[in-house]
Amino acid sequence: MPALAGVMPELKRASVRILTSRILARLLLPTAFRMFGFLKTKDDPAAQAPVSPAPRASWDERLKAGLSRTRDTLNTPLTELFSRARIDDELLEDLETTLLMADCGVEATHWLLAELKATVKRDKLETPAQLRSALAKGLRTLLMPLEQPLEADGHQPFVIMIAGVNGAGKTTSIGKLAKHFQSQGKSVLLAAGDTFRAAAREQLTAWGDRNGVMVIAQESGDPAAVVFDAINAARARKIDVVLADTAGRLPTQLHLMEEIAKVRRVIQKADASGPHEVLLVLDANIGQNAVQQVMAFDKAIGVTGLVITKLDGTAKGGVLAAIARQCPKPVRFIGVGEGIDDLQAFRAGEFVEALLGPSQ
Ligand SMILES: Nc1nc2c(ncn2[C@@H]2O[C@H](COP(=O)(O)OP(=O)(O)OP(=O)(O)O)[C@@H](O)[C@H]2O)c(=O)[nH]1
Ligand SMILES: [Mg+2]
Repeated sequence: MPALAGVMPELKRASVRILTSRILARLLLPTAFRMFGFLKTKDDPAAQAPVSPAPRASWDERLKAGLSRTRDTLNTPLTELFSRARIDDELLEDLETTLLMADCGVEATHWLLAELKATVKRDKLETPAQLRSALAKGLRTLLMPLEQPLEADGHQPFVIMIAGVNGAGKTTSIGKLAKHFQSQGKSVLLAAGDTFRAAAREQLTAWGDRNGVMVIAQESGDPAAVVFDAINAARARKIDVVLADTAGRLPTQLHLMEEIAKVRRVIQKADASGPHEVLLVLDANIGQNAVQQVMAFDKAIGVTGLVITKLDGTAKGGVLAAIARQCPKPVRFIGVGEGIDDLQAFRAGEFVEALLGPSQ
């Protein structure tokens, strides 16, 4: 850390230790809490019931509230950074640390820093407030290409396959998506392709009931067969959109990755033009693992879009910058809560503003 150069070596080592332990605490504590939260959720059926926060805040407010954790990480130091007297090397180094801690990843952080340094030089920026605007601009440049809304048109049925690791929010997102497409006047059918757990079928059926849409499920068996039947049922009934749930799996579980690749192949057998969208659902809390997940699922099933969930919780939204830099995919939707309306199209400009918080 060149900012500490010139300081006594002991002091430097101590500072690095404190910084390292602060970073570790920030990274590990939320993970520990999430583990317990996860156990509680799975054990307690009431906790699985989608509840909408009351009173209802606007989506914008919920996104901003949701990203408050990100602002705790980004904005609190930024408030301090951007209230300094001038732009200097130390400020830029502290900004780099802050971006890394907000899950932006090494590549996006370095890209942002290089952009900022070039802008500072070219536009002769002097005040940290100008630096904040330049950072917002850099983030928008990174994230704008990911803003590509999903248009479920052009095929009937439009087959959407949903994949992701355990607990990412796949089934909940399907429930929200069913409402989203219905609100566009489209008819929807759900395929219970998670044949791993009986509870998964029940959970999807509950979302089907809530939306008043048909759910194709089988007592047990092959997920590919369930999805195949669902596509044929949708075709017979002239349904517009099929949402196919799948069981959670880790990219390291190779047999399960092969299983989901088979689901994709069987969808193609039922409809040669399908699947028309392969959505990977990512829990925003997983930080840099998101990048690995995008790459692994893309290799197995050809991901065409992302749903980033749980941005209302402890997530640090910088992970989108890492995705934009390392494995860009359209971010179709973001999840900002457990309720049926807590899914929204991704809008890069609003996201950046929520991420950085109010300007000074
Ligand atoms: N706060 C919050 N919770 C969410 C969001 N999306 C999903 N959840 C919660 O995350 C938990 C897991 O969601 P599921 O939809 O069951 O996840 P899944 O990916 O289908 O899980 P598996 O089928 O077990 O792999 C549930 O408690 C959901 O209510 C979100 O955007 N915000
Ligand atoms: Mg599920």
